[in-house]
Amino acid sequence: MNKHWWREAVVYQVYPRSFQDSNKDGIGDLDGVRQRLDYIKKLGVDVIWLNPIYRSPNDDNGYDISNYQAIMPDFGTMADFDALLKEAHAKGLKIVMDLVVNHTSDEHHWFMESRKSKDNPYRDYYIWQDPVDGHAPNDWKSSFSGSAWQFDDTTGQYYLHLFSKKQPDLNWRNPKVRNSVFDMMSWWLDKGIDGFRMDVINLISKTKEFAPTAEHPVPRQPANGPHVHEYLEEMNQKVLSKYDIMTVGETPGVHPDDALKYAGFNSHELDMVFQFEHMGVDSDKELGKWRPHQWQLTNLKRIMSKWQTELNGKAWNSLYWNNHDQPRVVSRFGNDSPEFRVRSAKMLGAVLHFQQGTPYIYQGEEIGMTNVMNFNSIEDYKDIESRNAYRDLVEQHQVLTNDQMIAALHHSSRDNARTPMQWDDSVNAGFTPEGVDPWIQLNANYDTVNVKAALADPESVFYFYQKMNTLRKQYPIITYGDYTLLDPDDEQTWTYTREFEGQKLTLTANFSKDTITRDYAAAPANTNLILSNYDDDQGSTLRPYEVKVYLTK
Ligand code: TEU
Ligand code: CA
Repeated sequence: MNKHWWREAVVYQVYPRSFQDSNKDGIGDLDGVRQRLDYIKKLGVDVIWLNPIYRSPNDDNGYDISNYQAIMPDFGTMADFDALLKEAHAKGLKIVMDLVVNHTSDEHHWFMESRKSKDNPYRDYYIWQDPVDGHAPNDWKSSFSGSAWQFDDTTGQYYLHLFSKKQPDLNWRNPKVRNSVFDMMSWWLDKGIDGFRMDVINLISKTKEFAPTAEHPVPRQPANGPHVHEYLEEMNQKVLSKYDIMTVGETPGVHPDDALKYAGFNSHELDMVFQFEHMGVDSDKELGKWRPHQWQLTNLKRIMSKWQTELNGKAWNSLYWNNHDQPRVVSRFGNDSPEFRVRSAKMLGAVLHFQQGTPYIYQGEEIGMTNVMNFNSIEDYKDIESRNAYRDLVEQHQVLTNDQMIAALHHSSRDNARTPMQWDDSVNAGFTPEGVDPWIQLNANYDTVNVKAALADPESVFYFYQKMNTLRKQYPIITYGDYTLLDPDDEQTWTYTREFEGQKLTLTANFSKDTITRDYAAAPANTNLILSNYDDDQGSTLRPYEVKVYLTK
């Protein structure tokens, strides 16, 4: 078995809550995922990343875990999980789980104990601090608005929560915490899972001094703390190194030099990381995603090309546009109008998948699902991040009007990625039966944007992604080739090459709805056109959202 099989793999991310309901309660579940394994296999992917399925009160849709070794009843039972794992493996699909150990739920028994008294054996499983002058210990902010500190009357101290109040941060300085986490990880790995995606894993080491911070506030968080590499080296030595698995760390706020430490070929920590720099190109310095800006293609190209060249030969990139936290890329960086949705979804897929790294396809991306525009009240949104931001920015501080915030939610809410998977044009899109209320409303365009229509259309985004997955297996240059950006200053096109063992691949893409001419868009000498989102090749003329991939013969 190739030690680094995950470098040649494509990952499909399933958000179980919104994927397929199998028991008519309007909530996706594990049996629903199992029923759809043939569809996932047909796409040509190798790995499924499941968002958290552990017992949870769902304050943050499963990212608040109350029991790491039990399945959330909404999703089924441990027997359902075992059946899913067995059937996935039988179909040649690996399963990677979501490891959420920066924090637990406040309903986890560790925290229930910890909050009882200052001398409870579990007190130091979490981060408790005395008030400073009657206030929170410092000005750290939660990602979900407000202070990152919650006062607890029982013992008169504050506890840290970088996310919701119901997600208290674990104290990784405590070896008992580390060993409890490592034991739980081994338990899952011994069941045969194939790896972990590690939630905000670069936040687990906090600076000891909780002195107020003067730096950029929102959300001021202690990323890449003083001991984070020690903790991950220990995790690798005690757990990860014992299994043939893949690991990807979710690491907000990292730059390539950080990534080389977390996921360098010679580091003994993780296999790759999710960086966020390209996800910030349309964010506001003060309000972040809640005041979205027009983005520049030159900026997006610069950032992603930097990651290609600075990790090349030293670490492995993850490649993503979408996940359960990000808006749909065809609406964000493409054009989701009926005229250009399919064309631009294919173009964006190719621009990402022909870079060096492991691609991650988020459920629905492969059929060009779009942001949801039929949510027009905050009541339509379920995501705690969106709802807290609305309360903070509209109701409490009048920073934004209702209409401004609804427009920002249309652009940026995580619920854009969390509306139910669109399987067909029946009521509820085949996600849950007619007459059952889904836990969140569907995107109104499911009558035209759905799997059934995609599978019936040879020109669909689905078959374009399927083709890219096939080409990846056929041409090692796609996996291993060196990346070079050719047009850094062009605001309409993105053109790059990959080179490997004497071969050269050239991709050129038009990010605009204009028909334009570029000399470098014509077929390079002695090449074949191996992929395009148009039926023919018009040389140096690039049509709206056209993408072409050439490979030397
Ligand atoms: O997300 C961490 C994180 O950085 C998010 O706050 C993200 O930056 C933001 O939502 C997008 O701009 C992880 C999980 O992916 C997310 O679903 C959880 O809510 C969060 O951690 C807490 O566990
Ligand atoms: Ca269900």
